[in-house]
Amino acid sequence: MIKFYYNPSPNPVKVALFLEESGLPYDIVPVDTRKGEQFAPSFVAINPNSKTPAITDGDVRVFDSNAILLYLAEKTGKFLPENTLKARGEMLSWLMFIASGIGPYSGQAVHFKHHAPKGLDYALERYQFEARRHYGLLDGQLAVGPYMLGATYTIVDMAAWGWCRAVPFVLGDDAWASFPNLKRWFDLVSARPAAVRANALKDKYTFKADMDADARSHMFRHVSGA
Ligand SMILES: N[C@@H](CCC(=O)N[C@@H](CS)C(=O)NCC(=O)O)C(=O)O
Repeated sequence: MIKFYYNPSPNPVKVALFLEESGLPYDIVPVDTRKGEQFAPSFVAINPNSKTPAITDGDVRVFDSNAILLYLAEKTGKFLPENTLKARGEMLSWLMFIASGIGPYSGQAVHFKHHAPKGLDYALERYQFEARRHYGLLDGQLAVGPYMLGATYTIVDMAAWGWCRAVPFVLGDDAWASFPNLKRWFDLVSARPAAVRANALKDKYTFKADMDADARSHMFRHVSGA
């Protein structure tokens, strides 16, 4: 049975969507990052990067959300594009773009918008600009087809959906107005029964909500010196 190390945040929710779409049986292990559970030695043995998500599948461990999506897609043969080098090239390009661009820039945009000390305008503007630019590329891609790779719903859509849930939090409440194609696609994916179930997982567990001093000491270790 797959064990899914879960937290209700953008990267784990991508994996929740795949698991719900595929029907693979899985057990959830909640990891409360605001309590520092990502640093427990038993979890670090599965993800040396101390972040969610991760999975174990028998004696296999996989960490990093897009690696998990690719692993599960290859394991099941589901949610992959057609089996051509051209289609695989597109899939890998967008998966890496989301992993190395959308995720990190969104994460830093959130940090400087919501959590960093006030007055760091240069950093705030840089990450807002870059995050917005990255979502603009998704919007452009979705102008040419219903899904990220065209006609077929794939793991690239799942990878993008995890972060797109947070677009207003990353860029501001009016941000969707700038991305009409992305919003059309986001509503389409969010309406899928598996997406509704993936979103609802958070209600089955109690995660710490407060970003108090203890939570900040776990989440922002450059400040706490932990
Ligand atoms: N590259 C990783 C990033 C994972 C990541 O940043 N996870 C966040 C939740 S979305 C986390 O666990 N943060 C806890 C921490 O930074 O201590 C992936 O795509 O899985």
